[in-house]
Amino acid sequence: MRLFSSVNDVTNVQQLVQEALALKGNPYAHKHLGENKTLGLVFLNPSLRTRLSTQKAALNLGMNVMVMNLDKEGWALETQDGVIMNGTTVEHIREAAAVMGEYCDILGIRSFPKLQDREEDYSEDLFNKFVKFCAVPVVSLESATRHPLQSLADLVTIQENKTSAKPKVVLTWAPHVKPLPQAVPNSFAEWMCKAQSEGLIDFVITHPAGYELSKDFTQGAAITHNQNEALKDADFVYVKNWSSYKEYGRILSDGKGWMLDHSRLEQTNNAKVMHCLPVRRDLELSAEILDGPHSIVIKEASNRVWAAQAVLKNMLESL
Ligand code: SN0
Repeated sequence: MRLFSSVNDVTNVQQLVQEALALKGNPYAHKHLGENKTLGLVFLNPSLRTRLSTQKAALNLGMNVMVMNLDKEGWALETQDGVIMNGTTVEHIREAAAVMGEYCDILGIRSFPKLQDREEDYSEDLFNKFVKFCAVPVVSLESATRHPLQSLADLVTIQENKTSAKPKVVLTWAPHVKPLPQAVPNSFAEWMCKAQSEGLIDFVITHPAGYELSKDFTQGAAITHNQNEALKDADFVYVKNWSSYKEYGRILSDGKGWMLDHSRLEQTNNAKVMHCLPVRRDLELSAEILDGPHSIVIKEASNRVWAAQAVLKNMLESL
């Protein structure tokens, strides 16, 4: 594997999930695979889980890791060609990415969308240029439109915690005070649609009108504006806020009535509740759920290590 940016970069999703679970059972089985190899992690936005779990995954494989908070510690980056750089940007992505590629065998990059221009964000211009100019294998640590390491960890968590052969998985929109990217729900939907097409799950998405995700990510999913109907008999409920795709980057309503609490879970099949974190308590998800027996958010975050380790292992094997 030379690129991990979406589910489409994976030849066999079920095999990758099994590899992640095998690594969880035996974390140091390949502790020499990454010896004398360097992973560079580049952040243009904040990160807790992605940063730490990917570092830990690399260390378990014997790799060296370097982390760069490019937004705070690097030179201001220019991404457009043909610009006379007489303003605030100091270094072009052509040189910056190329140089980091010289120092590292594998690179990871995180970059959020600006949520102003849909065409620009969905073109994945910065991520694609980074991939092109660094010339080494690249792992997405969340790009403008996807968060594949999160989605792989989510699928691992579902496979690990399911109690029936074909669980019902529901993605539900949740309220928030800030416009958030569609990257996590896009990516979750894309991976779940793939899992559904392979007969692993049944997948339903529910959100208020106006919050439709791009159809590119939701092919095959059942979509409804009726949260109660969606939650009926659910085995897993994945909670996430996102801003509107249609009215790009906007918050359309206060989302009153959409926050999940214990009473909402009564109609589910004793559902397990997931969230990628960070989560705002009693705004996106009730504290009673987060602190109660339904929540598997910590297990889910814990599985980020094995997801990242499975991906890095595949990349190291193809270096
Ligand atoms: C990010 C998102 O894409 O929704 C990262 C998720 C892994 N979340 C946030 O930016 C939360 C910000 C906030 O203020 O709650």
